[in-house]
Amino acid sequence: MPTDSAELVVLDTDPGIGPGLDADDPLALLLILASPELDLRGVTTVFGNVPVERSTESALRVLEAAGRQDVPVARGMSVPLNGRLHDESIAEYAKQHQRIGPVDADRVERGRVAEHGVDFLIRTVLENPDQVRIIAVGPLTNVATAILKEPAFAPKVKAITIMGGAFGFDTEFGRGNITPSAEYNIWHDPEAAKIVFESGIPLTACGLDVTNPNKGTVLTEDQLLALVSEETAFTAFLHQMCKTYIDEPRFTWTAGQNSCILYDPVAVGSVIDPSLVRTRRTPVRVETRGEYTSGQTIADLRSGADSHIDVAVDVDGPRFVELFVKRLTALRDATSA
Ligand SMILES: [Ca+2]
Repeated sequence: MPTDSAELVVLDTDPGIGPGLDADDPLALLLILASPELDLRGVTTVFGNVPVERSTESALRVLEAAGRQDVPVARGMSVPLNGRLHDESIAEYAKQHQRIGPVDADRVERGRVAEHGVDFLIRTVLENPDQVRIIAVGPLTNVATAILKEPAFAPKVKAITIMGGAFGFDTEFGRGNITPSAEYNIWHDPEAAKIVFESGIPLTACGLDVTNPNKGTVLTEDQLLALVSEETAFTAFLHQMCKTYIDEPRFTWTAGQNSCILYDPVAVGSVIDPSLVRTRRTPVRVETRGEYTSGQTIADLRSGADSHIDVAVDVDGPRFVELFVKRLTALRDATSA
């Protein structure tokens, strides 16, 4: 349970569960639930890895597995600000439908709160001015829409921590993944990212420079097997979710060792223990019009003193993974108690 001094957080996320899907959003949610420094006030869902219906369903399933149905889940935006999903997303969602089957719409309607994710964000921030940190680990469409819809919102957000962007500090992974120059979350909705980066909200960006196998921010299959060695409903859920991630060839980056790359959990880790990441204060521009570079995040290293953006340039990967495993072990033990 959160301590009295815990920071209020809302997780804005695009989780998917199932074959061919990356389980890092669910793992980020579990890490928050396992961390007494964080008081999770709600989850807002967004399209991204999966359509927003499926991301809402996945968030509900994770909370159910952890016995935390008390956490409100508010469904957010289904398309980027410009109203058009990328052709690649439309094709990917169709394949998911074939592979995983339809979303359990009844579960979504039963489980989610009626309030829209954008309105949930606005209300939670305005009711707790200067106290709420948004941890955003999907496309930034919900946060940008809240900024556009309610002018009082941005000045009252305490801070935002994102998994997003690629800033060139890691020479192998720090440029882009979905394109040669764009990271996946930013690429989904560059206009939204531009609004969030330019909003003046204190922002920490944990991008591909610190969430990649070179940095060791991975959960190995051996670590997973140790976590789930005793079978309970929770460990069965966790094992199956991570195994489908490990088994998916397109997520296999780590030479010689099967593992889950902990993209989104690194952003959560940087909130729990800021000393895990080294940051550099710098203005960031988001490319929204480039023919080949849409979604690129450009850190202007010539200046920085007056910026409100901290870009994570390095991470203590092994220490982060140690924290992650310790926290999930404690959560596992609490759910089986
Ligand atoms: Ca995500």
